[in-house]
Amino acid sequence: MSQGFSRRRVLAGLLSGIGISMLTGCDRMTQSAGVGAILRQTEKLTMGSQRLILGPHTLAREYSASDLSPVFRANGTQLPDSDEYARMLEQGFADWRLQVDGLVHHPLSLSLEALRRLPARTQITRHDCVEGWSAIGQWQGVPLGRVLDLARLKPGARFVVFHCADELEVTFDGSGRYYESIDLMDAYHPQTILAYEMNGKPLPVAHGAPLRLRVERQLGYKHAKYLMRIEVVSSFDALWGGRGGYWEDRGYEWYAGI
Ligand SMILES: Nc1nc2c(c(=O)[nH]1)N[C@H]1C(S)=C(S)[C@@H](COP(=O)(O)O)O[C@H]1N2
Ligand SMILES: [Mo]
Repeated sequence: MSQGFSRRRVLAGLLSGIGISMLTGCDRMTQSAGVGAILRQTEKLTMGSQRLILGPHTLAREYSASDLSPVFRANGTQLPDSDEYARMLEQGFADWRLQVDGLVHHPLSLSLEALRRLPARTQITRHDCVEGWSAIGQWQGVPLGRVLDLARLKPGARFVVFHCADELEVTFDGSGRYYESIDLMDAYHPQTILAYEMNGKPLPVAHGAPLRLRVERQLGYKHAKYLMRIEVVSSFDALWGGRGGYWEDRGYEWYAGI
């Protein structure tokens, strides 16, 4: 992003070098195995070098109120299409709960009120979608690390999986449900928050109400909206396509560093 290190430029260079044009677009996909393999190679390089160059705790750039985008696009699901979500929305998410389970000593079931009572962080950051658009917004929420500490991780915990309320693709087996995952390094990064407010107001439905992830050093598709459940795991191999996320299962990189 601001650090002058562009993963996408490296990737574009690599792909053009072998005569494949740059893939863009959350909805424009290729299933080509060859391209997938190259993407995964590049991803390892990116994650390693980004963390080497920037360090694990480097902050994404933060902006000021005057930088806020007048319009912040909504992308992907903008209203989960289920009776359950409709019912929760109607009741102002009064009976919505965030489940926290998996490799934790104390599984949690947190209401919005409970989350709001925890220490909050507010940050103004730039969201970069792989489709090629960006927007600056202000987010307020609870640092994910704080919630994980309440749940107390068990030995073997390596990744945090985010299960969402929406199905982006209707499938027979539920594999079209949106999910994402990050490792503990990003989970405990100070700017990784579970956001319930955007631009000073409760998170709008189009942007993931009642709760969404902000993981500021990665691209837009990692920022899971409509959170229902957080699961701590040692591996995500057994989940759906086994690549750790809805778009990852469809060919995108798991580590989407900016
Ligand atoms: N649950 C869920 N989370 C999601 C998506 C989605 O379709 N469903 N789309 C992703 C993509 S590709 C982007 S760019 C951002 C868009 O967030 P916004 O709608 O607040 O702009 O959400 C991400 N998180
Ligand atoms: Mo995106």
